[in-house]
Amino acid sequence: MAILFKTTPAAMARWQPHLAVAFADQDLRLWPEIGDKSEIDYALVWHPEPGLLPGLPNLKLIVSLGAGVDHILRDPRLPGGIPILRLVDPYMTRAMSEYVVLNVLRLHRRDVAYRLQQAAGEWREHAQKNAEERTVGILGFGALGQDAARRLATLGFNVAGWSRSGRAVPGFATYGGATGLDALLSRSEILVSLLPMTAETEDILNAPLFARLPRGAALINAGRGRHLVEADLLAALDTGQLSAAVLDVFRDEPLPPEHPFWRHPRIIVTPHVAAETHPQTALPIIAAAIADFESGRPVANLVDRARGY
Ligand code: NDP
Ligand code: OXD
Repeated sequence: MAILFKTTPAAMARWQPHLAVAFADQDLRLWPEIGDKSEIDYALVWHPEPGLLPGLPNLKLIVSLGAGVDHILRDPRLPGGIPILRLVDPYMTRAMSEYVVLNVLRLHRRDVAYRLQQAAGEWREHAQKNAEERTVGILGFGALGQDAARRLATLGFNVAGWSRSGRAVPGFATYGGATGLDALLSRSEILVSLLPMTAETEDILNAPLFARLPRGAALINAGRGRHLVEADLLAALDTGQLSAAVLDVFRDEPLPPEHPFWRHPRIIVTPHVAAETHPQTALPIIAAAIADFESGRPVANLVDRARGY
């Protein structure tokens, strides 16, 4: 059994010591030194270049080194029959919840406005609600969205979730479909997007969606950059329909130095770090999934190729 491992050159140093432990007895091939392609059974990948996976004739399972799988499915030649495992790691889930809680509190407490006032030496109070009076809407109510919701609820926020199925989640108002989206948006003063990138979700954060939020609402996007129509966000901030945005993901990463988001006074930029994969915790999960797969046991968190996530 041979295992291919491919991540970005920058991330490789973080993974290498842990790979040696997790796959000590295995034939591990670190890209680009992959040897005989026909020997590779498993591919653990982050942003594989198009053609790499289709070129492995005996591949049995593809493992995403992140929660999203858009970086794998973007390859038009990817063979349809090979299962794809997406990463669900409680460590990563907690990291995302930290990011969401940090930024919901920041927006709830008008921190963006107060930072601007401090820079201008301006002493001015804004009306402040309690968390109980604030609804946070979460687009994408899966592994990450639900954990963030539970943590926000412990702080008192009203949290509502929108998913494809609209499935019930105890303790939360949940919505699905187009009418459900309207209902969620109309009450969401802070909107958090934790959607996967699919054909259905591309460009979903656009002017018509912003117009359905309460005036002055704020946006947090930690899903994918291609969810957001960037010009529509800038226009909504200009008119005051949106008061602020916190963005972790972008159409072009790294965000180009000349991009207007960098210097916009009401946009907070982070460099795709909301929930980084943590090799120490991710590798045991991946190794256990491979062992289950090898011995024919059911494997959780396989991607539904028709849905795209
Ligand atoms: P899950 O698959 O657990 O959850 C996805 C959720 O999105 C589900 O609730 C699903 O609905 C919903 N959904 C999918 N398509 C649609 C649609 N068309 N309309 C409405 N809802 C939809 O994924 P995770 O929570 O683990 O991860 C979500 C995403 O977060 C990842 O795909 C990735 O893009 C992003 N991410 C970003 C990170 C960062 O550092 N910025 C780190 C990790 C992930 P249903 O429940 O009905 O299936
Ligand atoms: C992921 C990510 O999908 O880090 O895991 O974006």
